[in-house]
Amino acid sequence: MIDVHYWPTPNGWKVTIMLEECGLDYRIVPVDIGGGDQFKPGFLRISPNNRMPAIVDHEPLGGGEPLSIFESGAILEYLADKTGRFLASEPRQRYRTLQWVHWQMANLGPMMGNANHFKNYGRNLAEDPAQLEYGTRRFVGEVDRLCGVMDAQLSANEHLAGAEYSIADIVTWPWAMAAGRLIDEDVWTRFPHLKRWVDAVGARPAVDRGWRVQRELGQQERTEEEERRRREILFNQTSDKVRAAREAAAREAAAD
Ligand SMILES: N[C@@H](CCC(=O)N[C@@H](CS)C(=O)NCC(=O)O)C(=O)O
Repeated sequence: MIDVHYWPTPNGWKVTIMLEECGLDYRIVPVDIGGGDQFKPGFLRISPNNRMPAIVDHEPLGGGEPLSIFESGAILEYLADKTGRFLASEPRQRYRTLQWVHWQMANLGPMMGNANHFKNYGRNLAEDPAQLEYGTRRFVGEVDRLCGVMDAQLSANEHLAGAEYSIADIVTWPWAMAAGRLIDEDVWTRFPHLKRWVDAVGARPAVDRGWRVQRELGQQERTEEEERRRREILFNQTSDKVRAAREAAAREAAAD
């Protein structure tokens, strides 16, 4: 059994999609990131960057004690190695795939996250809306560039890492499919190869199941005050917050 520390967001969906694709048994452990669960001592022990997703595999590859892993790219590489699926063992194809996995982790995910922050969340946070303009232009522009990179790759390849569907597609799809909402729907006309791939991956039954997992967690009705408190937790993080969480974890461990 694999515990998935999860909240329904693009980085969480990568893991549930992969688990559905591989037919592995898993159990969801909700991490309410607006409620501050990512700072709880038990979670920090498995995910020291206070971000979800993370997994704990109780029957790990290689045997022994339960194995915990954080960072969605590492989690997918592990699950691929565990099952022998969606990541070739032949070196050339393996690294062709891993370069696109790392590309997503270092580029598309962070740039889309920041574009979304400046364009959408920032409206409730910035004192002066003009503060948002440069950040929005910079990150939306980067996302547009990255859509162009994917479109070029997909004009010559059925999938991101070549002919075969792989973990490169699984880590990228949950972000790429939101590009229309983030930039504007016109991206699908400008990037037809990207659209063809987004539709084809989205039509896979395991992908559809994976990104519906416990969606209701993210759709609860909340008062304006509750929303304000959740934004405060999510968007006001410095090392002070992490230090306070670590000190609480140490006190908890000492009391045990
Ligand atoms: N590179 C990490 C990013 C994880 C990440 O940013 N997770 C977000 C949700 S999508 C999170 O846990 N946010 C909590 C917070 O910002 O405090 C991964 O892919 O696993």
